[in-house]
This record gives sequence, C-alpha cells and structure tokens, in this order.
Amino acid sequence: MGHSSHFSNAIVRLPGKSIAGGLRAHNVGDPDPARFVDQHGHYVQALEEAGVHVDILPAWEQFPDSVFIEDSALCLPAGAVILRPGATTRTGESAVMADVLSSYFGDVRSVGEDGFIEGGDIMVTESEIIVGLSERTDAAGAKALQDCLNDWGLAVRILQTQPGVLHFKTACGLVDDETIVATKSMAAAGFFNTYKTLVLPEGEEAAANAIAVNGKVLIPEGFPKTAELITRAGYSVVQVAISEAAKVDGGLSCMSLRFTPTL
Ligand code: CIR
Repeated sequence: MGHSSHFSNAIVRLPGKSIAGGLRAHNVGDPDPARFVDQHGHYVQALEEAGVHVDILPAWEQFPDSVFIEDSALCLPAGAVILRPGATTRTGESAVMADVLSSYFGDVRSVGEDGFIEGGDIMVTESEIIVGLSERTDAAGAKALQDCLNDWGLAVRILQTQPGVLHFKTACGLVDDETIVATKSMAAAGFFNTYKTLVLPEGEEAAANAIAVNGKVLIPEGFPKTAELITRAGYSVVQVAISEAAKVDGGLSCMSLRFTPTL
C-alpha cells in the first residue's frame, strides 16, 4: 500500500473543443472533441471505481493540450511541485497549478524558470523519482526538480529517454509499488534492474502507459495481449478507451494528477 500506487484523490481537466490543436508527433487525424469528452468521462469513472475522489477542472480552450494535466505539476506525499512544460504552446499551463494545488497541499513549490520538465518524464516509485530527459525535459529542469526535492529526502535518478519516445512514461508504467511494465527496448535499457518488470508483447508498445491505482491496473483498451499478460501476473486489469487522447499522443497517466492530500 505505497504512495506510488495508492491515492485518495485525483485532479483532471476536461478536454476542450480546441483539442484538435493538440501537439502530436504524427498526424493520424484530429481527435473528435465530443468523443474525447465521453472517453474522458469513462476515465474519470474508472478512477472513481478504484476508490479515488476526482475533482474536475473546466476545459481551458487557450491551451489545447491542457487536458494532459500531469505535465504541469508533480504531486508527492510531502507536497506538490509546479513543473515547466517544455513545449512552447504548453509552458503557460502550469501558471494556475499553484492555486489549484494549494487546496490540497500545505507545501507547494516550483521548479522555477531555469529549464523545462514535464510530468510525463517523471516516474514516482516507492524508493525514488526517475526523470527521463527528452525533447520536453532538459538537464536544467531535472536539476531544478532535484533541488526542489532535496529537503523532502527524495532520491532523484536522471536518465536519458530513448530517442523518438515523447515522454519517459510513454514507454513504461508502474503496475504496483515494485513492478514496472515496459516496452522491450525500455526494459532492455537497464533502468529497472532493482524492479520486477513485465515486458510488453511485440506490437503492443502503445499500452506501456499503464497506471496503478489502489490495487487496479488501468491500461488502454485495444491491447489484448497486454491485458492477458498483466492479468496473468495477478493484477486486476481495467481497460479504458483512449483513442481520442492517443491521436494527440496522450495516455492514461497524463490525464490526471493522482495523490493523497496533506491538508
Ligand atoms: C503533447 O504533445 O504535449 C500532448 N499532445 C500529449 C501529452 C501527453 N502527456 C503525457 O504523456 N504525460
């Protein structure tokens, strides 16, 4: 029952009509805003069914990618840290997060403005915080996070996310406090030697961004071999449809901040 997989609360932000303007590495067509809202509702329901109280922020049309709220802040047992997204169209998303998170945490800090760091590049486990440098997260941003967390006694390990992978957690996710599901390539990189790992079946790499929530494992719908792999490993798997988020490179972790408040 550790802090990296058990949470009482989550914050999400509704997708806006501007979602068609969301960033993506490859264009496979725009997300349908109404369908996205519907799928988002089911995502919220899956979190609630896992015992999480979900607070829903309104859509923020000015920032098409703001539904991917994980990239703007990091929530930890001792407090929250406001991040600084590295995509220029997203940097402004974090401006409101200190206000939002001060209702839940007595200690809300900020990485400042020296570098860039997005939540998708941060994996919180029981023993450490892993930061993957990427196109969105640079060394200065990672160092700023490390400095922020010094007096909370949290170890930060900085790695290089593999080329062509948007975020570190695009290629891996936590399924419990000590087990990580990862693409074959990420699992082979040697990052997770002190963890148990489950290697995703060939062709189902897009299912890597699983999230562990209070004993359940949420995975994207449409990856039957992954569902079987994780179920066989003894987990209670919940499949969530995220086709619209996926069109703009969004996954399960990025659509919520999951935490247990200190206030
Ligand atoms: C972006 O490119 O920033 C968004 N379209 C997707 C962000 C996904 N975030 C995440 O996986 N943490």
